[in-house]
Amino acid sequence: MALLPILTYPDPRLHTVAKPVIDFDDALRSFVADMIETMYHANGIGLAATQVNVHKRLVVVDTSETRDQAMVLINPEITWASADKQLGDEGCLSVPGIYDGVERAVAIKVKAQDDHGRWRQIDASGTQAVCIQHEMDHLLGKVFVEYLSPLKRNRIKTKMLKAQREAERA
Ligand code: K1U
Ligand code: ZN
Repeated sequence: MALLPILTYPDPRLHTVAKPVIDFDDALRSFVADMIETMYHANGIGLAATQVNVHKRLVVVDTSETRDQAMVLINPEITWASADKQLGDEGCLSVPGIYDGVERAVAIKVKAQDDHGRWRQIDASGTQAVCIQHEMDHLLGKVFVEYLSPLKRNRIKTKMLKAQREAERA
């Protein structure tokens, strides 16, 4: 297994639209194992393939307390979303140190394939529902800061670029 480097905002590659997964082979399963290891190592509750510069419709999520319930969602589609929405703070491994409020559906139903290509349905609510919606946005090339005002987004962009320049100099 391997740790994968995570792209940081405002890297333009984060805005790439991911393509469906076609081949459910050993290479895909090895990539899924690397995604899960990378998510745990970064203390994330989710990770989208887009964030590691792989533009396939694949995300991993684990919102369990025990951190041993990783789910892989391949070619995910939201089939139902509650009309009930809630504003909650979100973070992102691609935007380290930034947390801000985003409005999301409180509950969703998602159909997705596992790493053998089997379709299943997931009923998610609370943090898990929020996390899946956040990860599926990544697959569309959307980062959560795009829900914020242009003023906030530009401040975040400037802060990230400054931090990246300082890290390069160190
Ligand atoms: O997509 C990602 O970068 C993963 C992201 C998922 C996420 C967190 C919070 C709300 C929505 C989606 C993270 O895991 S950020 C990591 C983090 O700081 C965090 C971890 C647990 C709960 C809340 C935040
Ligand atoms: Zn994210």
